[in-house]
Amino acid sequence: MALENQFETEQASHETRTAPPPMYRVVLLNDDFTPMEYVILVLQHFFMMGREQATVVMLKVHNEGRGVCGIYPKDIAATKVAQVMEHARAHQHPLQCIMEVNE
Ligand code: TYC
Repeated sequence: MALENQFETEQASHETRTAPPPMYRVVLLNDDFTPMEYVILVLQHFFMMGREQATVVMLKVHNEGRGVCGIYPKDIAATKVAQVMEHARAHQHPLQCIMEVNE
């Protein structure tokens, strides 16, 4: 259907468009114990960042309390959070990673 006909047809048939599914921010939280070098390696490994970008994000978390690692569809974000939390747990670091809706 041509784009210019869509609205008129939806009105006539009482259809409503479905909004695109929300995206989710994956956020790292600061703590006093997880080593800076470990956080940099996590950001490089799980979020495909280069060393320089990973360092910028780590320092933002360290200085501001939190920082966004990436924005993904819900299932991808949930997998990233689970991977980071499990890796930190296995290495006995208290690092916390959360997801939150991006609107
Ligand atoms: N604040 C930690 C330190 O001084 C470093 C750190 C950065 C910890 C980011 C967690 O998500 C984090 N060693």
